Amino acid sequence: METETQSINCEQWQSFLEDGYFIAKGLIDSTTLKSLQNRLDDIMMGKARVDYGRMLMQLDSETGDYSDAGEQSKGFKGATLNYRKIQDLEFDPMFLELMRHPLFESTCRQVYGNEADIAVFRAMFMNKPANRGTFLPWHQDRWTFLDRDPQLTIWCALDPATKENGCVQIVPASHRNGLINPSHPSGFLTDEQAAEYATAENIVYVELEPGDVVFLHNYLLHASDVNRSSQSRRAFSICYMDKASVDSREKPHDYPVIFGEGAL
Ligand SMILES: O=C(O)CCC(=O)C(=O)O
Repeated sequence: METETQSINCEQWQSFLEDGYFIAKGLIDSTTLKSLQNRLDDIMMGKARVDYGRMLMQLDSETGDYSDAGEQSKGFKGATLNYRKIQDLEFDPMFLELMRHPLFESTCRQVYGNEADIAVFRAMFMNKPANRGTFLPWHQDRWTFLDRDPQLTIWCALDPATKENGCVQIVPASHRNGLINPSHPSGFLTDEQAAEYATAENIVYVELEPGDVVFLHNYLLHASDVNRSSQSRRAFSICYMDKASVDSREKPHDYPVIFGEGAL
């Protein structure tokens, strides 16, 4: 591993603060990529030795409409590559190892400070199967049941991510507006807000090669379209949080620590 991929540099941090994101090209090597891709296929096809009862698994929508996507619940939903989302991947050793990447830790430390224990809010596979996929509307990544908002999501391209296959779209610097729809439970904008903030002129398509990684401020406006190509668009996305965050739901989730006291 090259030295410059070990810790966040001044330029990257400046971009994170000013633009709300930075990209690290070619961070994941081709052997690791292949292993992660195979692992995901095995999980989707029911062939992996994992505790399926512990993993949230959601099937892709048949129509491309967000409201038609499958139920988001724990457990296997059948042997198919047409999953949209698989969460709780921190319990898979291969994904956990990537989550512990030195550049991820260094960026977490820059964002949350050296004293914080850093946990995972969610570690998930986000898939747009070839010629399918679900349109993900404009949103910011925050949840009203937490007493503080997570600030960092790290999105790893496992396939080429292109405009055609539904790469993530962002509005650079939009994180500086703060919360746009604070009453929405998970940060989604109204149609009117989306039309106002995400205009054709200010949208950037985050096109990436497999192995590239984008570091996103959680308030940065983002969305993604369906996949209009024969190339799948697989990605692994991790949202890191301060372990001290309080989940006010009746049955609060126990967010596993990745960096700090009691780490997985
Ligand atoms: O992968 C995508 O299309 C969007 C993912 C996303 O919203 C996230 O990682 O927070």
